[in-house]
Amino acid sequence: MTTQDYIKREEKFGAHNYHPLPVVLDRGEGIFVWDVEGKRYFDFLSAYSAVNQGHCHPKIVNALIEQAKKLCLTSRAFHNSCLGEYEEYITRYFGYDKVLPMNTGVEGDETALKLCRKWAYLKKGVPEGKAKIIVCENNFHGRTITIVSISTDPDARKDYGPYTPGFVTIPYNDTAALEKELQDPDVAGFLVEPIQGEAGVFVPDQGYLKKISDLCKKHNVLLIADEVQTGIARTGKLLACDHENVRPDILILGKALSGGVFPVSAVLADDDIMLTIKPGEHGSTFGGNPVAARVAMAALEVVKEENLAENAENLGKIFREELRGIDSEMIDLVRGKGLLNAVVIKPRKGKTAMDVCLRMKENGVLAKPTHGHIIRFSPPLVINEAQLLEATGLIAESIKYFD
Ligand code: IF1
Repeated sequence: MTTQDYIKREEKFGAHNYHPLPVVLDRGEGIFVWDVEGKRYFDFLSAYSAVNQGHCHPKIVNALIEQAKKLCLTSRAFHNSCLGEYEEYITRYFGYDKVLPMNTGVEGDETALKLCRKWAYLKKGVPEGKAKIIVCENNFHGRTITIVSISTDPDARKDYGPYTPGFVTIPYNDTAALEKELQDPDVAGFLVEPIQGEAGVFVPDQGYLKKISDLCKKHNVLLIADEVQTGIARTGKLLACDHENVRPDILILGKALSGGVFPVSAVLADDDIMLTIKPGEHGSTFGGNPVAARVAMAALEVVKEENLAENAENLGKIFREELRGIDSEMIDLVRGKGLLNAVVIKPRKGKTAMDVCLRMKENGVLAKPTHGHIIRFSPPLVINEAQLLEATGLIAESIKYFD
């Protein structure tokens, strides 16, 4: 079968909720993936930052295999021998009293919103049904009905109404707008990405995270950090919040929490928030299953053992320097933190960011545009300097091709 055969079959039998690049991947190892024709690519998307530890990391895959041979799923109707060990490990790792284990990032966000509302009614004294949660324009927190209800992206929310009430939207990176909304005593929380990934890697002003943390404390409002994409060493620190020593009241993790091997997400909080949810008030069939527990512990160990945050910090600087050094009319600007970066492309002679991505594919580098004219670059954090420089050379060649 050729690439086109694979694509045609997906087209015929699969929903059309994606428009992937015309490449069919078959194998992955570390920073590389190979397509069905045997061609090798630098993976510069990392499954949207879920494969920070590199594809098929042996330690994480072995953790999956060993546990899967022993006990895969018990549901939470019974205890199992892995969950408590994982709960102790991850809460100590991130410094919180408790964790609520889920599977996907959006389930983590939904869980955080439920915790925030519970806390508002049981602890803050907000009248029942009146809790408000502040969110930012151009956010991305997932694809469920409530989460697209708070989206400002028409493609994400169109024709999915009626929308979930109880949310207020403010501009990102605007502490004055936040302070204004915080005057309302019914505000329970502020859900925010420390860096807006999908929007095009918008890094807020230095001091923004500290300021919003101080404002939330001042108004007894929970700061909810969605670190599904920015967490797990991606931005050069274990968490993006760590750049400003900010400790969110509720921390949401996903994606690379499992190294891309298994769907694992987690919500961390201290007892006064976490214990507002009582037995039977929230859950998930697969949440906290033994395989997820073992895989997540292995994935987190790899982050520390291989110094992934430090590597992301150092190589991110080199990446931005290399990209900013490309002499091309098509590069508008380069921005990012650690190894979460984006290039804003200026369309030239009718050629767009997608044309650059298709050219990069020909040159053996995979990345995909977001919002039309922005290309996000997020290679696995295990990449070394020589590999990074080789890849940036190919990226430069692909962009200059259109000059
Ligand atoms: C798709 C985007 C990225 C996320 C943040 C929660 C979630 C995500 C900050 C939900 C998920 C994924 C979803 C995936 C593509 C990718 C994505 F382009 F959609 F927006 F990364 F930027 N919070 N992001 O980034 O996690 O439920 O997917 O596990 O939907 O196409 P999930």
